[in-house]
Amino acid sequence: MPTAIQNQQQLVREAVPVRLAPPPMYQVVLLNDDYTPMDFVVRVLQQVFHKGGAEAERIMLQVHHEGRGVCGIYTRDVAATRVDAVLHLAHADQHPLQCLMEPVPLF
Ligand code: TYC
Repeated sequence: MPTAIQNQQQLVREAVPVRLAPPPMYQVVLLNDDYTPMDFVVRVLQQVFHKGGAEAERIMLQVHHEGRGVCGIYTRDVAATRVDAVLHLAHADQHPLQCLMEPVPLF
């Protein structure tokens, strides 16, 4: 019959080697369209992604010229909430602005 101390030592030995993997990360991407006003996109980047004015303008212009741009990298739930917020604001103002999330590419 093991003593209480021996039981405790057994528990400690089994608990030590646990290592948690970092959570998978997702990037939120804005897509270009021909109709959503530039100033609306800049406001969305400031309100939803907490960008300053210059950074919001830079991302908006990147999307305008290249077709898409990354707004930020988050855990899955945070990314999904921000996509929802963008789509809600765009729908409320009747803009066709599209936004999606995707796993951060390995390279
Ligand atoms: N292309 C739009 C225009 O010329 C501006 C725009 C930028 C729209 C970024 C969407 O995600 C976007 N008014």
